[in-house]
Amino acid sequence: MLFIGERLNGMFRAVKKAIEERDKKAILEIAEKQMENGAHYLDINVGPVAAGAEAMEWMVNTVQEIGDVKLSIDSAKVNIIEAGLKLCKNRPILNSITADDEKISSLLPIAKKFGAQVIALTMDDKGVPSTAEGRTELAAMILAAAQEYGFSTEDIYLDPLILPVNVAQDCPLQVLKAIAMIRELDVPSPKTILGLSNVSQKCASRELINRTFLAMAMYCGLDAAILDTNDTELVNTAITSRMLLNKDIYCDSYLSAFRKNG
Ligand code: THG
Repeated sequence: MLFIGERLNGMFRAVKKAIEERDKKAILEIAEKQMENGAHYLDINVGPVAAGAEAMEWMVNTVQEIGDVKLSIDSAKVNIIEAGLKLCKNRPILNSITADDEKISSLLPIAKKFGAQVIALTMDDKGVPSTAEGRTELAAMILAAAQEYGFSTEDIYLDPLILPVNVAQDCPLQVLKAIAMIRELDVPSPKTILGLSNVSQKCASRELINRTFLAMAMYCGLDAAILDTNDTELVNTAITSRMLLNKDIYCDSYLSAFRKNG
């Protein structure tokens, strides 16, 4: 299970402030904590700030002061994504493209140029389909387009886009079904990913919702998630799910996670 730390996002007030004030120490602290807690990649999203491309350059350079760190460059704007990717020292992830021709034709060549893996959202100019079938159809379309541009299936992460359960209560079930369906689109199975915390935005008991949904999504075959690695119990839920799904033997990571927190 690939963990991408979600906390370096301008959506968080403290991060927005740190970006505006170019406060390196604050950004490095957030980055280091996520990595200590098990993040394999860090998602970098400057949010809605002025001079976004310049802010992205500053964030990427700042975070790489840590040394060996892998980044997922997250923006809806092509110029901001390119600004981030060009500075990455390790192979980056481009987060994200959608099923729009314009996004595909502008961003896939950029991903190629910088050797990036790509996260693709199952949405188009009409928005996010409400059903698992609709999401899977867009996933198939994007996967075919990526293959035409010369990407191999293993370089693409398909994201069926989880929305907050309090505004779209059928969405989690449709996303779970979509994960299972997307895995059937190719051999070997295409990889799937979610921005997990979306599911609980503005809900009570956020952590419980995130943990429960992660376990369910892992049963359906989820490969990766953008999530809060600082929630130790969420990480433990992933470790325990792998053990229960017979992906790791009982004695290994399950017991060491248990001891660490016991
Ligand atoms: N798919 C992909 N990328 C994504 C998402 C996705 N990137 C962004 C997002 N969704 C995943 N990251 C987050 C980060 C933070 C929150 C949710 C998802 C979050 N933030 C608090 C909130 O909105 O309540 C911020 C408030 C605060 O605490 O200051 O929940 O789906 N590919």
